Amino acid sequence: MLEGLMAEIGRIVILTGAGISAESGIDTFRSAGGLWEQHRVEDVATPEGFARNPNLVLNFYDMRRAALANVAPNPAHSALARLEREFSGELLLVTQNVDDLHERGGSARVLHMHGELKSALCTACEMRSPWHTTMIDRPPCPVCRAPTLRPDVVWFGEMPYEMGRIYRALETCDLFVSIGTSGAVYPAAGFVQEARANGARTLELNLEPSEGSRCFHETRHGPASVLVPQWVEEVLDA
Ligand code: BV8
Repeated sequence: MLEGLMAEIGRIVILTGAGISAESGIDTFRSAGGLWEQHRVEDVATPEGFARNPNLVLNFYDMRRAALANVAPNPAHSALARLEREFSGELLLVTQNVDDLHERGGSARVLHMHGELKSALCTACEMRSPWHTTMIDRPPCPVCRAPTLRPDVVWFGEMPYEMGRIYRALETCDLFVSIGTSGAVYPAAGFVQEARANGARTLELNLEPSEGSRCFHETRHGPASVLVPQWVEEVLDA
């Protein structure tokens, strides 16, 4: 369906979710045995949960941050980095993921709308700093020295980052591609409707039908490590 259209594609917005990192060995949220089966969302991914039990939350993110050392980007991450290098039009890569696999796969411009494991947010001075170790020991904020760091991750009930920039890109893109996300969480799950409302073509690459599949012009089902390199080849050969 998209074959003939590829040549007219000048602006692409891509949204990725946990599924693009699954083959790298990072648990998704909603699969069997996934992150949310091991922990209640309300306990580890809300401001209320953090206020109630900060050690549980700091440890949850310390473990996930440490686990990044044991995983590597997969061909899907590398293919998106190739697209960034070789695509002659405009590309915005938005990820819901807090891992660093897009960057380690070679993508230089990544918009982490839900924050990053390798960033710390100080609740005293509100400054963000790169962070690679643990927070359970209440280390001092690199800026104001107060022992008030939290994971720089957007929890439920908090506003995702750079929403204005994302909506402006959705209003002007020719193609919106959703990769490896269940379409379960808003506002990200609503991006496909925003793109369609502005006349963009929409494509979903996912292991199985997502909650939003019916909103896409085209859906392809399979592992991201196979579908994403194939699709990038199509775009660059157009
Ligand atoms: C906000 C960071 C407002 C933390 C995350 C409208 C309707 C209903 C509810 C709401 C609404 N608007 C807002 C809400 C509330 C809420 C929400 O959406 N709740 C849901 C549960 C109904 N949203 C929010 O609270 C958001 N904030 O709206 O603020 C506001 C307004 C004014 C002022 C202040 C605030 C914030 C949401 C962000 C929460 N943080 N993550 C962390 O990582 O620990 S959410 C987390 O789940 C992820 O970041 C991601 O965004 C989300 C969805 O996860 P996925 O990435 O899709 O992963 P999942 O496991 O679900 O699916 C994986 C998919 O991959 C599957 O489809 C699978 O088939 C596929 N897959 C698996 N393997 C592969 C594969 N695909 C390809 N290849 C493979 N190999």
